[in-house]
Amino acid sequence: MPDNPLARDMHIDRARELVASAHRIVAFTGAGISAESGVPTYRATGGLWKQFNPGQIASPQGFAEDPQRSWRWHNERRAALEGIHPNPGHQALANLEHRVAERGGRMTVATQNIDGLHHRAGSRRVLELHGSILRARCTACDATEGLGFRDVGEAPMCPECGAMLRPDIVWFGEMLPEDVWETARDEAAACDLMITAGTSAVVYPAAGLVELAARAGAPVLEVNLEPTPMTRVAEVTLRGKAGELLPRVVR
Ligand code: BV8
Repeated sequence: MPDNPLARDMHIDRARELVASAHRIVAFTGAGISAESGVPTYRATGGLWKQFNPGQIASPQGFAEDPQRSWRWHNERRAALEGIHPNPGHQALANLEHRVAERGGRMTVATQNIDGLHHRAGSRRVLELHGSILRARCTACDATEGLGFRDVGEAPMCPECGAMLRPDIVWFGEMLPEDVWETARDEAAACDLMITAGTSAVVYPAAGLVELAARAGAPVLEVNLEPTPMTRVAEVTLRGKAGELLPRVVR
């Protein structure tokens, strides 16, 4: 999107038209939509994967190698979320879901984020493609347990079977939750608008949702500070902060 204000407004007007005429919307989001809430992103300078080794922290091998290290890291990230709130970007998507439902349509947020902020902003139909840091899952019986923001110490045990709990997060090399992934694919294939906001769109299979929607003929609206591999399939690209642009598009 060019920097001059007139062209910028034209792109926003076009984005508004796409949103106003859509009945089946999918919003595919990543860490960038939570950045203005103070949640660190992954790949920017200073991002999580620049400070920590994802192979150690966000992989089943790293967890097996040192569950205590993994739990310490995830306890800290959860505690840091306690003082964090949804921003106008999350709220705009929640308002849009309500607006689309009022006109008989449906909106689904397919998020890669694990911070729970879409739910807290009021979005109801949220697919957590990569799980949630606010939940733990048993390594043996798959029981899940809400953790909230509390520090659960190092490697808590399952209240059901006594085995070790792990964060209910999808790590590298792991399959996405089958039911969540199937629903996300169905929604992307059937949508008449795909919004991709705040994601570098480099992690698969999640990023494939945008390509799936585009192949199915849906227009793609991209909201990001920078170009991504999905810019080439976007009908409209809004360059800037999701917390500023989404409220203007949904207004
Ligand atoms: C799987 C856990 C296989 C949560 C994460 C080579 C090619 C293709 C694929 C692969 C490959 N090698 C390996 C793979 C597979 C791998 C993958 O895709 N790797 C990539 C990196 C190459 N994928 C997997 O391993 C997946 N599983 O493939 O399983 C399989 C198959 C069969 C059977 C068994 C197994 C699992 C992927 C999930 C990994 N989990 N994290 C955690 O601990 O945090 S990945 C991590 O990346 C997060 O989940 C995150 O959500 C995701 C995507 O990152 P983003 O959210 O986009 O964040 P990022 O910082 O990158 O970008 C932020 C963007 O926001 C930027 O563009 C920035 O400009 C923008 N922005 C910033 N501020 C703002 C903004 N935009 C707007 N407004 C702002 N204010």
